[in-house]
Amino acid sequence: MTSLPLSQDLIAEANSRDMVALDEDYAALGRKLSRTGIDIDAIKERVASFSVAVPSWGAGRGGTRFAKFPIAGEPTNIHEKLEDCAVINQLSRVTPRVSPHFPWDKVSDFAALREEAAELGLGWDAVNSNTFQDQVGQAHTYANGSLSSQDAGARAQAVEHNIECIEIGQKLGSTDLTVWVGDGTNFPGQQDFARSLDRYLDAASEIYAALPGDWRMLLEHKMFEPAFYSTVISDWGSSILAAQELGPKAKCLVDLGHHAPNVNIEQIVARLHRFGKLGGFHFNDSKYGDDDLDSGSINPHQLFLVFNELIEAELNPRDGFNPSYMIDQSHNVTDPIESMLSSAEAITQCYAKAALVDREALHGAQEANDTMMAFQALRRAYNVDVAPILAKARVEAGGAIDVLAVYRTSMWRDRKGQERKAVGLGAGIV
Ligand code: RM4
Ligand code: MN
Ligand code: MN
Repeated sequence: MTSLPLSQDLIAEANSRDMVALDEDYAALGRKLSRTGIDIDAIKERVASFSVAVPSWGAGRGGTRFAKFPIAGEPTNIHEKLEDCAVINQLSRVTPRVSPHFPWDKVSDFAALREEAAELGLGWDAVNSNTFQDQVGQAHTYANGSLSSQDAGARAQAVEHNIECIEIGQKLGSTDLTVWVGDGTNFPGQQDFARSLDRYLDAASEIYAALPGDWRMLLEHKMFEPAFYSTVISDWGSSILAAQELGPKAKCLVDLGHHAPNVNIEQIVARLHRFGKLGGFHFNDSKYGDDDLDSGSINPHQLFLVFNELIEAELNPRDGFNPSYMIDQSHNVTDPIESMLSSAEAITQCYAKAALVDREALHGAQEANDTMMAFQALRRAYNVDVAPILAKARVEAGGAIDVLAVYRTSMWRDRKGQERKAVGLGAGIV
């Protein structure tokens, strides 16, 4: 039996006030789209089948490397994080899975945790391992790397941790392991580029060998931080080469914040797909680096162009195209629930806009070398305000028309402020 955190009556009541306006907007947009041969209900159905996972670590105020400014009522453990994720999904109906991070989310009974999530209407997405931080009592330090460390003990410990994550994931019902390592260097000469990659590949292949048949290993590249001179899996090139060497169950995961500024990420997406290696996404936005800002807050057009490639990929599937969509953000100055509601909306909007692109017109213009009309095919779709389509899909699934307004009316955070213990001031994302 599911028992959702907010009152469904509260949502219904707010929706009834906004319903007439939504119906008018939806009908008007439907008429406009039908003039170009698009059936709005068909787009709404596609939107209704779209979903994106939320990160357990995004439910708290992650802060920055410098400070964290906690708010009253923030979740302090995985149980409270699940409750908050359930609020996001109840209102948005587009985030039905949670992506956990270990050991941060470790509990003694994972079968019970799976049950607890199911009661809140939630399932589980990719499990994330953490070998970028030492844990209390750990035998070997990751100060000099994990899977690529010169210390065989550290490498073995990192492999063992990843295998434990797979075992936990099996208990939760996940089928993906996301591996991001902080391994790299801060000084020229600190490590040999080739030998550290060799060590990474050896260790990663031990993890790969432990993957159950239906599992995937998602390799996440990142060009800098915490290592500022070089990283072992620095870019999509290193990532795809590693994934190709490991085998068919290894795929690449693109975190939008993990590239050099101005890099053409949508082209990277197309490249990875071309070789059947596009495994998943960490959505966020970025102005300078791995800023982990809210999706669509800085460059919504880039997000649209990424989804444009994803729709092309859907139409030309290669090698079981089934990317795992996740949010990966760190909320510094907002209520994390509000940020993830807003981000889920921004991501879904870009999916809907990309679904609106007249592919025949686009491909025809490309074939005819008609640059302006090819660009206009994208531009026309990008300019459509798809909000009524998303709202309609949400209402039909039991969600709220105005997610942020209903969230605020619910006084969720204030109520949790009375019940939950306060979180500490330390910097970092846990
Ligand atoms: C990294 C990367 C990983 C995330 C950690 C917390 O920069 O984005 O996906 O697990 O941060
Ligand atoms: Mn990430
Ligand atoms: Mn990151």
